[in-house]
Amino acid sequence: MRLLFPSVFLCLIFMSIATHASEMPNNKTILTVSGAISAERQVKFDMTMLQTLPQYSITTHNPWAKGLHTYQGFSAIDLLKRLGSQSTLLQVTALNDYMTEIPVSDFAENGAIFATHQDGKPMSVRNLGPIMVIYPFDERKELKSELFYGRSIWQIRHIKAMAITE
Ligand SMILES: Nc1nc2c(c(=O)[nH]1)N[C@H]1C(S)=C(S)[C@@H](COP(=O)(O)O)O[C@H]1N2
Ligand SMILES: [Mo]
Repeated sequence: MRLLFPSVFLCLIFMSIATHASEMPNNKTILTVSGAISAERQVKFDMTMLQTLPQYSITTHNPWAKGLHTYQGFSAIDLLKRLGSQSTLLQVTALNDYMTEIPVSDFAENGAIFATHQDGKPMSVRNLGPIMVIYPFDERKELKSELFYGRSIWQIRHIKAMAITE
């Protein structure tokens, strides 16, 4: 978003060449996506597939890591676009079965990302990976609240795109 780094632009150019190279995971599946998507069943993603999505960066402090860190990852908006989904609400589940609902609008208006890398390195499960929701906490004071901390789910393994209900 506003915090895109030049290196991310280079990555984007490279990745646009490699896009769609892999529609099926060749390596370990780290994320499954189900629900209101165009595919009949859940879609599996490995890290390589997640990195074919446009990459965004946030540099911020947060309550779960000491010091200032740069987080890099993908947006729910691009993920849903890739999966042909018009969902506006995600149900996100962690390895420990913690679950939270995140409005897709948080990824535009509140600048959230699904971070897969911290300071350029893939996030291990021990380091709250493989995927963690990060908000630009330093940029906007109102994000430092229980509401957004509760949505800051780490060790993500599954995303369900909720169907739009009347
Ligand atoms: N994977 C996972 N993410 C999670 C949680 C959890 O239990 N598991 N708790 C959430 C809630 S409700 C809040 S307020 C913060 C709590 O972080 P803390 O336990 O470090 O205070 O993380 C959020 N992310
Ligand atoms: Mo919480």
